Amino acid sequence: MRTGPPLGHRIVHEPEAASTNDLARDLAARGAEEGTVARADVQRAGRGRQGRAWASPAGGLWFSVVLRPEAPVSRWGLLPLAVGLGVATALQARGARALVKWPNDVLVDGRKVAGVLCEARPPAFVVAGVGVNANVDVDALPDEARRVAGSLLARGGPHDLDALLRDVLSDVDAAYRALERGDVESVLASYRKNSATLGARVRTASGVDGRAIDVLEDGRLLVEHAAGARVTLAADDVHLA
Ligand code: BT5
Repeated sequence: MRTGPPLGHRIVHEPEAASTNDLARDLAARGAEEGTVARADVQRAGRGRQGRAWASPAGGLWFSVVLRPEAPVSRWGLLPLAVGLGVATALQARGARALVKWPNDVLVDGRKVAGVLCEARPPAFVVAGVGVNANVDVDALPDEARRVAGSLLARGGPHDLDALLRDVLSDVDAAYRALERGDVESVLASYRKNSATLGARVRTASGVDGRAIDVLEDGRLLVEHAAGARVTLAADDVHLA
């Protein structure tokens, strides 16, 4: 069983970066240990999935952590879900009604307060990037983000970003270690319990229109069409409407 250092045992903190995922990737490529964190107060070119932009002004918590999973690469598809679950758990402990929207958005009262971007270089490492709109003024975000975004400021603040980072890392660590132990079921059970997607209608640009009924062991979403046909969706190829 993994007994490595806790996530965040080393934190490289910059005032500004293009993307902390790039910083962490470079650290990992040079041999940084698992748990190394790259953090920036502002990102000039924060990324979402599939080339989308992630607005990263001052006031947010923007960081990336280096993971070196021992679990087989075939199981790495669950990592983004585990990270999103860890983030949601940390926000819940602060009194926010946080839920995960498959695959890895974190919603509070239906608004996207956090996002996760995992980038893998198998079999060596994964960089898990986390953005949390902690002390971010949603009205100051670009239009595209403002339409969906929420902020922890809606519940008061300002929030202590160092403390938030510590708590998020600790909850992500717990979910990650469970996966590494092979305890996929407990992570999935917790993910299902905290899901904003299961039971909801799911539509994709590729023509899927049904109800989300489960999240599977490889992280895929199982969707049932009204006529009963079932399809599975992979996080990489869909953006839920
Ligand atoms: C994500 O992508 O949600 C992953 C976001 C990961 C950000 C972290 S910050 C640290 C690390 N370094 C990086 O460069 N990235 C990671 P996706 O599911 O593709 O969502 C992107 C969409 O979210 C955009 O198209 C906008 O609609 C919306 N968006 C952009 N900025 C946002 C923000 N600050 N808050 C909420 N929504 C935002």
